[in-house]
Amino acid sequence: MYAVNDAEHDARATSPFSEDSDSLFDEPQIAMRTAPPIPGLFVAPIRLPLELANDIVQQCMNLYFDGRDVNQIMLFGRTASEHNQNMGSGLPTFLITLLHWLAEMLRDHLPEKVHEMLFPPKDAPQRARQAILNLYHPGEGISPHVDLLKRFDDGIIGVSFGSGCVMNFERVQCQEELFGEAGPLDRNHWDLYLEERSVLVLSEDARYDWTHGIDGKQKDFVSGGIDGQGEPDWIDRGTRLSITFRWLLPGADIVGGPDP
Ligand SMILES: O=C(O)CCC(=O)C(=O)O
Repeated sequence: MYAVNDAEHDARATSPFSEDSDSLFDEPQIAMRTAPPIPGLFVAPIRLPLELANDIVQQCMNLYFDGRDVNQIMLFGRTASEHNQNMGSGLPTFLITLLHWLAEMLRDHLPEKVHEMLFPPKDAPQRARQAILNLYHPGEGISPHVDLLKRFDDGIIGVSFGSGCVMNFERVQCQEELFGEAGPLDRNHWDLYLEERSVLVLSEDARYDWTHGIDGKQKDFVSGGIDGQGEPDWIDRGTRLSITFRWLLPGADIVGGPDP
């Protein structure tokens, strides 16, 4: 089953993978280190600088997670452009700094129209941006889901901190076949290892026609070496923080209004 993800906390709370799902009889899939050929999915060949990443993790832990029994936080901001300080006014300064860094660094690694969708030009209408922070301890994951179609627009940026993990992608139309008799339709399923401090972008097909999710595992089986050419190896999961930026659709930012 997959969820079209309305309340993301449901995907965390009801994850069928909230515990290590490896068994003696599972054939471990080898996750790739480079972006699978899903239209609209990009893994930029850049990593956040360690100092910036450490600062962001520390601020998130201090402000939202330390001493509290929560694993997910949602924040909202309004933005007009990447060129002014309102990259998401309402968001904390460290997230604005992150957005500015992303806007600059992704420019050379995304098609122009995708970059413009994520970081609109100066004269574009104001939009509402959501930042969702997810904290995963080893063994925890998130159910496969498509972000809610009526709440979020196209263009999602995901940044990993503290640990890598494998993200699974499944083509939506093949869910039933995957869980039925049809056998492994592996080209409708990709496992991608998200490196710590890496940046993932989901747009177009990758955002609408594929689910994304994270199995609740203690370790991941990943193709070898940086270039993926070596022998595959197990990589232990540490505590991972992810920050995901999404656009709210018009009206979806109004609290207390009709359910979009
Ligand atoms: O942790 C991640 O990278 C994914 C988060 C996600 O898919 C969500 O919050 O909807």
